[in-house]
Amino acid sequence: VQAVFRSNLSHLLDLMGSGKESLIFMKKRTKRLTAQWVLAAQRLAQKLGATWRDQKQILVHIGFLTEESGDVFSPRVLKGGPLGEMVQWADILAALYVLGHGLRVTVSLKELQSNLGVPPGRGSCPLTIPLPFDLIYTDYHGLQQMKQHMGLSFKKYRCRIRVIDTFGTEPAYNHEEYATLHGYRTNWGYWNLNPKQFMTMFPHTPDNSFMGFVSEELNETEKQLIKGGKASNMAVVYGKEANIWKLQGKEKFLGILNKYMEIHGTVYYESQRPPEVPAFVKNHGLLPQPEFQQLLRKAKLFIGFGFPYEGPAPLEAIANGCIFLQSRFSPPHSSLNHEFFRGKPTSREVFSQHPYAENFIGKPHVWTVDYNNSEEFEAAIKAIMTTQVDPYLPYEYTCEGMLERIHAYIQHQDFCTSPGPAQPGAHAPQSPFVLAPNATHLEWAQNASLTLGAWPPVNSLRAWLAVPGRACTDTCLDHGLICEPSFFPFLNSQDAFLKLQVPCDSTESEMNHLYPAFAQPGQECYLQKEPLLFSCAGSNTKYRRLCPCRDFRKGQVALCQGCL
Ligand code: U2F
Repeated sequence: VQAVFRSNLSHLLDLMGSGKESLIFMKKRTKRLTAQWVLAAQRLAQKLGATWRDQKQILVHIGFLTEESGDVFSPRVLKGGPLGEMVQWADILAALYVLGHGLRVTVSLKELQSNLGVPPGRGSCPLTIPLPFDLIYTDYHGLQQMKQHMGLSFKKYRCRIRVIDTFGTEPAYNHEEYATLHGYRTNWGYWNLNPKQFMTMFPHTPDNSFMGFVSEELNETEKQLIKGGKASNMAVVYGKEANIWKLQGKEKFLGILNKYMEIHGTVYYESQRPPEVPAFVKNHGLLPQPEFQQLLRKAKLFIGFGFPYEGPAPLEAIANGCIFLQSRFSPPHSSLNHEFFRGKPTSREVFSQHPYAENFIGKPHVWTVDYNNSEEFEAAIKAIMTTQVDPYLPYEYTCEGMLERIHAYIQHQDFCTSPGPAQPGAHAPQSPFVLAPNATHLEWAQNASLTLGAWPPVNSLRAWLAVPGRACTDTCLDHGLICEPSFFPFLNSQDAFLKLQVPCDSTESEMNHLYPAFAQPGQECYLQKEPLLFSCAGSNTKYRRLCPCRDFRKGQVALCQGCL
């Protein structure tokens, strides 16, 4: 069946259920953004023209909102607790619905079981029951619940699952045996899924798929109005929970900021002002989302204290014409040195509060400075007050951008049929590449046949040999490209090394998330034995990694030029 874009979201609001504060928040958001979604769908429909879109039957099981996993979020919605996850789930539901797919939403174990056709009450079902869904979107909590209650069906249908995973899961943590053997210990990893089945909030981990969310968009008139109405001396602090204000040393930099600007906050409080918030800060209390946006429209500066990491608010601030000021982390924060990231299945290093804002947006919208350096901090404040910026929202965070991306994933990502050509090992067929004329990297050979249906299309591949100690994520970025892990199988052969003129004295095939790679001292070439371990992340000074990179669309890093 062909999917048809939908323009009326009222049925979706019914599907979302009711009762919980979290669901109320999500439904309000969906209602408010309806016009924006509908307009975006019209634009995408025009762009895609006659492209066929399969209608899928989709189950969305929001595990963290189930009572069975404790649902610690819902009671905190009105108390300054995290809202980022709810923003994202609301937008995922809206996108799937607007794209025209068949949709079911569950937020309890009972509903999950009844939708899966599993008889309730019994622990798990021993038989494989035919699954009435082509796709299941869930999170780590939901994944655990499905494993417990689907019996053998879980194994059979796991390839249809997508896991919404804010901070990402690196392949080394995902592969059960490898993670166990090499001490990649976590609370969440070990699922042996295809790493692309994990979908993140920001495009920080190319090993996973980038799901994202949306921010409210402004038309030209609104943009001009906002620009004219800015108070150049008004700052809003990022942090709705009083805890965030406990930061050591904040007196110093807040004191400096206070010399130049009027400081506003949206910190939740019960009856009195939270003692952590200094008296000179004008605290509005936690605001409903639309009122928070209004505040951002007047403000010149949105300032982060280092936490929360990688949330939606800085994008909203920038979209409403604020400059975002944040602290640089030196040394970077990660699961190895910071409580918040500990136990998360990634060793990604975070160099500032919001790496996406820093690296994908940057100046003049985003300033990343050392808050311990008073001169640097003060100079930034002064410069910001006289810098004019336009409201800005990257395309991938617009409704159209999110629809385009999810459309592409739904139509092209397939983790159920086994991976394509170039099985790992020394006897892999000749790679379809040639050395580029300047001898720096490999390109797709013009006369090589394209693997039909492969996605992303392989002719967007550019392969580089990294310098020692450099990860593939960074190596690709160094060349203005993005690492594309699904291309690793094409490079995992002796022939690829040969074509890159790498002098391999010997070649071995082993399980290691850094392979394929070349080790200089012994002139040894290593191939990857386990396809699940192909990883853009990771480095070691011993190795020069062989990296598959691809191009990407401007403002839509998840998709290559030929990906639509
Ligand atoms: C992130 O979670 P948070 O919920 O703390 O992220 P924020 O960036 O603060 O923003 C979430 C939403 O809260 C809204 C605002 C954002 O869309 O419009 N809001 C509001 O409604 N009223 C206010 O007064 C202030 C903001 C992240 F998303 C999670 O994934 C992480 O778990 C968490 C911890 O790093 O950070």
